[in-house]
Amino acid sequence: TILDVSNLYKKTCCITHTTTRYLLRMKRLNSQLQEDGAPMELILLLRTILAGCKEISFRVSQGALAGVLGSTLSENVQGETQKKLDVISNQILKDILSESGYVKAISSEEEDDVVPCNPNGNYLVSFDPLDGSSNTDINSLIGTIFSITHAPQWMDSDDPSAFLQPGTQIVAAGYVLYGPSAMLALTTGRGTHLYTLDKTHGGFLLTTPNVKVPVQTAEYSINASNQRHWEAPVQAYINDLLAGTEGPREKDYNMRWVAAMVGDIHRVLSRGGIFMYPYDKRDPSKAGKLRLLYEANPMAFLVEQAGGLANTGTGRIMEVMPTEIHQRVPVLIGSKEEVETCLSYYK
Ligand code: AFP
Repeated sequence: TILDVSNLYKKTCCITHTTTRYLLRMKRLNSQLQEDGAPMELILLLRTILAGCKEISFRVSQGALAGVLGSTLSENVQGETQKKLDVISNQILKDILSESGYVKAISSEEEDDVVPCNPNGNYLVSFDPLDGSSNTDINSLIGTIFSITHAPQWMDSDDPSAFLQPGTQIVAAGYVLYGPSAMLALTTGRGTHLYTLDKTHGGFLLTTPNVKVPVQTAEYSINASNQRHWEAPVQAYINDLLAGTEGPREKDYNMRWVAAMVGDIHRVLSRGGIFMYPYDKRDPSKAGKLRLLYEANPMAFLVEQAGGLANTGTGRIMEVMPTEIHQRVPVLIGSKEEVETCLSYYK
């Protein structure tokens, strides 16, 4: 078929025109943050983190073309093989935050120790630069997770103890999901909002204000290959879900596992569900797989602000008092009634 180029051109112009009109109506990140009462310095810090995330998003989207896929020869402090993109993403965020002036110190999943920044900075930032990085091998979902707390006045910038605050002290938390579109979930304690990166003008536009996690669900998320290592309450709970309409829950459940917490929690925020990475007996020295500072706390804050619950099985995640920066915790996060039911198995 011979393409009718002039017709195609007219259609493209029409789409561009509609997009421009749509963009003018969309709320920008800044105005939502101002409406939520965020102080100007926090807004500037968030914009700095997001500038780093846009750079990561670009690097991720280049994939094999930029030679950034695959592993390095090193391991991080947790003994996990580092992907090239883990290292690149960590460096991007470390550089941009160190130069910003707003940050006293950072802690990262990919750094052994706290990284000192500006001794006069007012904030501490913790992040997982590229959550789910093994998914880069299969071009699947990955993301950056971050949280921000105030830097105590007494703290030296290389002192890790200032990071040992419970999640209730977090002033802002979020993630950027690098998927078919790049999406930001962000909370400053006044609800959780979802934004989409508009690559035509480079800004995050508010696409779902005040997202609400449905209270009930028929979807769960757990790595079932660990089943033989789970404790009795988790075994019993999952067995009852698997029994479907014939079991005590009297409904059929669906199961999903992205293998990147950022992707699984995005689904929970978008349509509900329960996401679990419980304690298991594989390595009794580890309280769970997921990291409190870099994964569990920021996701707990986002989900709680959207009406969901986040628990370890024995207490609220955000009330756990950290004892070290790379601490791990068991995680049960999601729809309120489903998390409550799951917790009843622990009693
Ligand atoms: P990586 O960032 O090392 O790929 O780990 C991702 C993660 O910490 C979390 O995002 C996933 O929910 C979980 O690990 C997946 O773990 P499994 O290996 O059990 O699938």
